[in-house]
Amino acid sequence: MSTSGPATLRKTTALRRRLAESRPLLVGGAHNGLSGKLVQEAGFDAIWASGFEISASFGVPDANILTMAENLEAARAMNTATTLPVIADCDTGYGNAVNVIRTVQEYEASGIAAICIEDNVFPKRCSFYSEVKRELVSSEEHAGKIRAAKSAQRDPDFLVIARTEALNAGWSMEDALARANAYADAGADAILIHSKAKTPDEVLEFASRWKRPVPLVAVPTTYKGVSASRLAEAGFRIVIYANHGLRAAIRGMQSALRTIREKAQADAADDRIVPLEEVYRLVGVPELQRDEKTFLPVGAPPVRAVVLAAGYQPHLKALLRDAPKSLLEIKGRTILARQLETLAACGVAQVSVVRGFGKERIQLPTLRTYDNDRYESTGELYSLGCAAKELTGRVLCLYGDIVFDRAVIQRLLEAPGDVTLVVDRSWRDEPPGSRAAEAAPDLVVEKDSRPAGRRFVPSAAPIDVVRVGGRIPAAEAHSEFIGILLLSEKGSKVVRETLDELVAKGWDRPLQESPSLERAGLTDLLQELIARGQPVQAVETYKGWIEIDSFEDYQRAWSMLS
Ligand code: SPV
Ligand code: MG
Repeated sequence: MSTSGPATLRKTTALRRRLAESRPLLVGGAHNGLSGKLVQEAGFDAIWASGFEISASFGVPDANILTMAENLEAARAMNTATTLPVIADCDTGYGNAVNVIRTVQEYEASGIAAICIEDNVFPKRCSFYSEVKRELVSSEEHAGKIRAAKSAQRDPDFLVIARTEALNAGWSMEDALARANAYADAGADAILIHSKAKTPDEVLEFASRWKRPVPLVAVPTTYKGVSASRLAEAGFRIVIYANHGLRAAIRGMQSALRTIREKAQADAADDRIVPLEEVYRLVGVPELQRDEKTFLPVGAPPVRAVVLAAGYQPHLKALLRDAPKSLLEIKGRTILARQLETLAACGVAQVSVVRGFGKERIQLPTLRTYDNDRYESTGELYSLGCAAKELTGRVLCLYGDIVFDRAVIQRLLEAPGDVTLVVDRSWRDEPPGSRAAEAAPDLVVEKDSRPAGRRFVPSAAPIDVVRVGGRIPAAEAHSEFIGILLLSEKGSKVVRETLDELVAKGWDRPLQESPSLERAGLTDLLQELIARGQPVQAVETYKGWIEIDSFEDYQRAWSMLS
């Protein structure tokens, strides 16, 4: 996740330009992406990828215990997490001049804006540790590393800072100046004169005797009483506060952890810790949420489908011979194959078919089948009852004799309701004598619906359904139910329970427009749900589907389908 905006300067260039300004550059130490972000939020100009901090974060001393790869990984995290340039503390460069070449290549390739190399021997010891060996490499050897570093960089704005530990190792001011001059001659872009004195006197003296344009860098860790402006006055251009974030974190963690352990209660240190929300903000949870919405597929639970394909079709006998209608071939592919393909393209892979007439013909390894052996004397609801086991979770129910567009299913799958039908608004616009005008379609009365127009834009929000059925006067209806509906998990439960209750009362009892429950269609169940107060909604389509009920439908489908 990059936090940099479009067309920003390279960080190397930004750092160089900032260095050219008159104000001193204030740099904050960090050891990982999060502490780097905190440095940025505090308003610093750059991040110091501190060897001291990174080592401490691993729980090891600052003594070249960590490898270059470990230090680089930490610096890379700071660089990626922020828009600030990162100045990486590379200790002695991880070897001799030859190793320095690779160090520069790797750090530069990782987007680090500058590196700093010190003239300690390898393995170095932190400048402040007492009673440890403190030796420097020769001035020539370190100048060779600086030359190697400068020769290795590809980006002309990449900065190489040469650091001398002469004062910390007990050498004279003259020695420190001589070393600094040799490093400047070798091409260093800045000189870090380090000091572990309690006062700034020696670095101020160094600065007063530094006559070259190569900028100076101070790290006021032990001589902490000096201000950045005082250092700037003396000629320092970069001031590094190398480890203060880490030390604040240690104090904060010690205090909170001790209190919580003592009180053995999670809220015991609430006055000293940030709320979780602050962590979420810092690590970019809002961006994560945005990216999930933008880039992940809609994360709805999986949907299963039940195809109601039991009925016998006398009108299509000539075409079908003894096959069920689902197996009617249109341009070489059956209705069922077309349905399965469209469903699969919409992520609906688990499909069951309720078979009846010609049932032994419907067999596919991927299909679950249920049989309605009373298909001649029963309706769709009875078929659905045969597949009642499938009514769990999100379920799509559809007729076995329709071919439909992928967009129809995609729209339906996005619907938030518990019971949602697909309705076709084009029904009103069908010219007289066409299929819809001849057949008795299942019509739908929508709540607060606008009149259908020739230029159709489907309503963005699902529409409430007031009535659905085959006997609704055309003048009252707004649309036609196309024979596809979606049940949410709750919707499936409601349908299961309603069916159980109706069956318990008897298959011969009438249901809505049907003389008996066993002959009832899906629309009778839907109207029953509405009557019981269950909200039923509709998503609109304008064409995008064909029902094959007659030879004319078949011909139309043949000419329209690919
Ligand atoms: C570091 O932060 O690792 C430094 C600066 O090298 S200092 O610790 O002050 O030496
Ligand atoms: Mg260091």
